[in-house]
Amino acid sequence: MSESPELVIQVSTQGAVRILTLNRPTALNAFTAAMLASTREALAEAAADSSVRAVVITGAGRAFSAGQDLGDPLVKPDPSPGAAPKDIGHLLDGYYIPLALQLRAMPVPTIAAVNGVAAGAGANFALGCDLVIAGESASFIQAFSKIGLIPDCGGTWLLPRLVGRAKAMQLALLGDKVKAAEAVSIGLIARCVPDADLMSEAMATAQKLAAMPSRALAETRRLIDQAMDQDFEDALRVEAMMQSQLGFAHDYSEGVQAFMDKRSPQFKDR
Ligand code: LHQ
Repeated sequence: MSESPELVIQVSTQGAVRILTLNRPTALNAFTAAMLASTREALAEAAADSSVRAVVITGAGRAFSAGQDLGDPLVKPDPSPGAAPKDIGHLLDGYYIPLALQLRAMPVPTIAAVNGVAAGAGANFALGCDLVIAGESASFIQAFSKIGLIPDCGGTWLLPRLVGRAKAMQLALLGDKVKAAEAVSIGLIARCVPDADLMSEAMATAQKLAAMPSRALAETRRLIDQAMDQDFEDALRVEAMMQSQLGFAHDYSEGVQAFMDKRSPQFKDR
């Protein structure tokens, strides 16, 4: 039975928070090309809607995402003799790279609420979000080496930055499963919470971020990622340039005025 594209990603909104739910639970929310396209569309809609000030991404059922759907004809090798091997790089060029770049360029913070196993590209899609909060039964697996591939969807870039070279090598080479609590202790993710509290904790964090100055948060996210490849002085100069720009914006005046007035600020820039 073919799946309806709009149903493989469920989209809902609570206040200023857009919630995207990966929704192919019988295949552990593995990504097909249609689902990757729907995810991109849902992120683009969230980015274009100025009432959205934070995005939460989670999975339906017992998994966050098992990564690429290995049964998808686009990637499944044809075992018949003489069949031409498939160029799976096309799927990265056409879907995963644009998705990873889009996630990073979102004008508002993204939170992965990891409700279960996150494997392969599913793990790295979660790790590409700005904050990762996992339920205690969730786990992360760099499944790639088990099928003769390298970590994609940003994995080779993200892993050493998150956990350092030694752990990155362990996770990527051995494909070891890391449970949520260990993922916090090695710095792979930000928080682990009881399963029952996952969505309420993710939503509370999203709502907190939604009330903050989105543009300053967007520049903070960008500068932190960029700083990994800069020397100290370059980072200082880029900070100064960005601070100068933000100083002209509404949210800075509002933040300072609210502090002086001893009231809550009403941020609106994006
Ligand atoms: C699945 C999948 C799956 C389809 C579970 N596909 N059905 C980019 C570009 C091009 C090519 C290739 O890849 C990439 C990026 C990548 O993401 S590569 C990595 C792809 N992912 C994997 O290799 C992970 C494969 N899955 C697993 O290792 C396990 O299923 C995990 C550890 C995720 C969960 O294990 P269990 O909890 O024991 O569940 P299970 O294995 O029994 O799976 C449940 C069902 O989901 C089962 O179907 P069935 O009909 O038997 O109930 C699986 O076949 C299906 N499923 N992952 N990626």
